[in-house]
Amino acid sequence: ATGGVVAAVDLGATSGRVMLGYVDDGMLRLEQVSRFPNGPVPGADGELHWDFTTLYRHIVEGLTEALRREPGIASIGIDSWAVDYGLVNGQELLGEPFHYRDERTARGVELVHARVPFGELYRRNGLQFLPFNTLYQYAVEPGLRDASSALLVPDLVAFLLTGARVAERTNASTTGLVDVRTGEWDLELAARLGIETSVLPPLVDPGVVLGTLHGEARERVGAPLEVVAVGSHDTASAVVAVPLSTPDAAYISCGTWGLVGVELDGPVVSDAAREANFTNEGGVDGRVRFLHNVTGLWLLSEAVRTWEAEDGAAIDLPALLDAAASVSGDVPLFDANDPRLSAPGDMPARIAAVLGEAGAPAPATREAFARTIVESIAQAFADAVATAGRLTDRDIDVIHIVGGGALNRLLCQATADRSGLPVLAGPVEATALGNVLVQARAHGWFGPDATLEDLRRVVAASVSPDRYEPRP
Ligand code: LRH
Repeated sequence: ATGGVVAAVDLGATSGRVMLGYVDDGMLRLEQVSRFPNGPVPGADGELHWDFTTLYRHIVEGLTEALRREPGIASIGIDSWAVDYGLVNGQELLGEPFHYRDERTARGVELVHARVPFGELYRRNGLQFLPFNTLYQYAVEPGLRDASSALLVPDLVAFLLTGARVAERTNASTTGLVDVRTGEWDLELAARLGIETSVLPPLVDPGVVLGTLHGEARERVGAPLEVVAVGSHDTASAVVAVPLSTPDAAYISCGTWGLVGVELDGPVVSDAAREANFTNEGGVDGRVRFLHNVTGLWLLSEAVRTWEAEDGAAIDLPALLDAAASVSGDVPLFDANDPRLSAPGDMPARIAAVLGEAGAPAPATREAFARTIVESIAQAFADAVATAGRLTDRDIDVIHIVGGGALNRLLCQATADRSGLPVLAGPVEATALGNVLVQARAHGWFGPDATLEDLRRVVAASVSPDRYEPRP
């Protein structure tokens, strides 16, 4: 066959979706089946969790509806945000997973670095410092002792659906416990950190069949559908679907986060890369996602959430961004990656405090505030693109922005202006497309030996990005 249909479960930090992906003669099309909200849920002591039970119910409902619409679904693929996990014992999930923005991780960082200094960690796992990398979470996770397995979020969904206990490799690379050179668990590191290595499931690569729906999931959905591993880290799936237009192109996968970097064949763990806080995450087909995390649209969505709470009414985001685009003159900038902006809460007040420290007045209106936020994100994007070029000795000539941020025209233009490079925006649904593409390839719909470049040609044939030229 040269085509068919698959289902993609794509879980983001603010919403999750179930999509159908149609492949027909080298072309690709998505249809949304369901969309449901997601976000941090404060517990009794203020700790932050995910409401995984509700998410899972939405997933099963979405898959049920997907199969009702398309009885010919060939498989299901699952991706989500990285680093977070659930603990299981036997068939039982031991509590709701922690949210990576929970503040307990600060203690985990101290504990881990006291045993293994960051410089050594970087040489071993190649990861930029992010306070919530899974190994820091495990260091303060008492439940690990009672668990038979620790499963990252997409692997946890696959486990509940099929009973398979695995760790998909692209997402496992974000735990900090995978050896950046071999792609295997670094068991020695885990042991030194006191992490019971028996909780780490066998690693599998994207494209592998994980199992078929079992038990209650099979009854509810109504068929023994196959689950196929995809790049289960959402960013890995997104990068699969970047229609890289030149060998020196950079990408920004922009949603809650802006993941800014390039694709490499092997890791770079130089002192310069470590000092610039660039990460070597595992990509599909053994590629390396050499990138830097920039706090992305989180800054804007948290600000909007604060204003909506003040007003007791919803805010029209496109209208706010249009107004922000008309703000004239220079607006003050702040460091988008300031750690004080990473927890949920009153974002405008915190940004005003950060600006105030630098002697800059807070913007007087909401549209000026939105403009300050977008310009600050764009500046951080431009800086990270320049750094990626410097660290890899590449002359970056174009920036692809994919994900929800590709819809933000103000952000795309500001990124072009501040980097001096053309921006190609789209596809918006890169993550779901990457999920679908890896499943479709596993079914042989692009021929026997389709490469990532072949998959990107399918994307390029199926979507046309918007182009933003840099303005002086
Ligand atoms: C984006 C993302 C990113 C991680 C963060 C936790 O959704 O997966 O790549 O760093 O969430």
